[in-house]
Amino acid sequence: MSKKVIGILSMAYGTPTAVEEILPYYTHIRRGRPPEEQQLNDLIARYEAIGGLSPLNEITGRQVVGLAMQLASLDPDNEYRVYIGMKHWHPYIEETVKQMHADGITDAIGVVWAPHYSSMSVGTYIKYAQEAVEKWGGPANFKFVQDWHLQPLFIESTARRVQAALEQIPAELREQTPVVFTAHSLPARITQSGDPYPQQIEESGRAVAEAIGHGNWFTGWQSAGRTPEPWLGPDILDVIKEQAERGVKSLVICPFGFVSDHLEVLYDVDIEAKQLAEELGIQLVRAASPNDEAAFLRAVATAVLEQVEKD
Ligand code: FEC
Repeated sequence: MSKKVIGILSMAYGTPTAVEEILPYYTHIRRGRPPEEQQLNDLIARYEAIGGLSPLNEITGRQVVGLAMQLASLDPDNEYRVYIGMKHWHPYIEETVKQMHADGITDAIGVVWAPHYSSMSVGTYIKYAQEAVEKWGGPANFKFVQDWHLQPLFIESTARRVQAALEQIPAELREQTPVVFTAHSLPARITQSGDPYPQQIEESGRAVAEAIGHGNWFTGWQSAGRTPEPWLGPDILDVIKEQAERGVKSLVICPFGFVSDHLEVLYDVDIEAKQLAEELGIQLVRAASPNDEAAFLRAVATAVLEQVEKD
């Protein structure tokens, strides 16, 4: 009997692949409003500080290959074709859905390379995919993974990476070192509509802290947008200042709202937050990103397969 073909639309943020693409990319993030010159120059400077451009596309590519391998080994009875669709750069989600339909895919699962659901993050990826399905007339049977923030293999692999970070702290300070789990901030108004995002961040944090038996942990927010409205806080830079005032000498940050090394991790944590911590006499260690770690990719593959089985 021939295998059932299932298309996987894996959706990632996307990043420019050349300096000239930073302006259209930034304009797309701002829903078509071009940034002011100063905002653009600030963004270019942040990319320059991490080496010119972001490694995000390259890492997403490796994650997609790894996800396909995990799916093939976990479920050899079906055939999985893994596609990549980006939110803010080519290939856009819409372009990829068109390709999947043209390739004759009728059964598909969408999954976002981000563990926590918010209507303003994962919800918009799913909306773009659904709009594209409507526009192109397929794939007909399209289902979506909403979140995978408590997927046990995700919690286990994050716990291992946080433990490895803690081990870089001198033994006598380790137990009292706060572990701060961070995610991208969003406008605070999301809480008024009962958005599950802050609660999911808290739940993942608790599960990881319990897995390593570390009592001193809390959540924080990073990379808030540069707009006047209130964003979810406390911001990680305020957390560092507050911890310094309390006499804290070491801190671990685990930016588990992201799954790759990219601008928001390599600049906002590794440069900006580390610089502030250093000025205030705090040793700041960041937990490694999952990137294409096999155990992490198995977690995402398992979340996808759970959705397949929900037929
Ligand atoms: O490495 C790279 O080149 C790209 C890294 C990147 C990731 C990422 C993930 C998330 N974002 C989320 C929400 C927002 C909201 C705004 C916003 C703005 C930016 C800008 C850049 C950027 N984001 Fe992003 N985000 C990344 C990059 N993001 C660049 C524009 C400059 C700036 O504000 O810093 C505000 C939009 C607006 O102005 O209206 C909101 C969320 C995530 C995590 C989930 C996910 O990965 O999708 C949420 C990676």
